[in-house]
Amino acid sequence: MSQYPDAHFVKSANTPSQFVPDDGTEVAVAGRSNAGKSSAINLIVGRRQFARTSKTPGRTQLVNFFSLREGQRLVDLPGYGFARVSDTLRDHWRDLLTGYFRNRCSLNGLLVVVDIRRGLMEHDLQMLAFAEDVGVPIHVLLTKADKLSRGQAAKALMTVRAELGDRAGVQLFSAHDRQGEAEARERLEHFLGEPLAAKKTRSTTCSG
Ligand SMILES: Nc1nc2c(ncn2[C@@H]2O[C@H](COP(=O)(O)OP(=O)(O)O)[C@@H](O)[C@H]2O)c(=O)[nH]1
Ligand SMILES: [Mg+2]
Repeated sequence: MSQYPDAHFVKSANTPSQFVPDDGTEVAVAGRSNAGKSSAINLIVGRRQFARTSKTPGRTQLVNFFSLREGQRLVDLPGYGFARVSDTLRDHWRDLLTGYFRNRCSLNGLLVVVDIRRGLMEHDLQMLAFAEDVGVPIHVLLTKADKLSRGQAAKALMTVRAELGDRAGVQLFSAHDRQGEAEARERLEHFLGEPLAAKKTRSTTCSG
């Protein structure tokens, strides 16, 4: 049974003008292409085909808005790290993401989905920097933990935790065996409900 019985897809945006109204609170989810972002969203929201998994790539280049409850949203950001995209498209994404982070007053938290076998990569660090710049709290899901032994997973967690320091929370996760599901959902809920003092560090258009 989903914790979010009223959850639904709202719209995809390719430009800031297409973003849904900037009210209530929202949590963004970012990750390299194929890291397991859609699978993580599906598990956390408790719907099998909520954010689509890699077989339907159309939406992966857009900013996808989902309503979880009245006034609370989840935002699936474009997957990054595709091997072959044109410079023009890469610039477009960078502008779209920069604009999203800088100006989105309702943004209350960022979840970064990272393949535990790869660890933090350049683009993950870029996303961390975007969020840090505007004082948005971050939590990292080290997903596909089922692909490693418990010992290897624990070691990977320690490594990433050391790299992040107090910049972000981090946990083990697996969409396949549901490891870390409750912890991830708790973090999402915490972000959605948190009144963000940090908004004051953001653009003056955010009052709060
Ligand atoms: N073993 C394992 N595979 C996963 C996990 N999460 C995702 N995958 C697989 O990784 C691939 C990419 O997943 P997807 O959720 O579409 O990634 P996205 O591109 O980041 O949205 C798919 O084949 C998934 O079945 C996981 O926790 N464990
Ligand atoms: Mg996806």
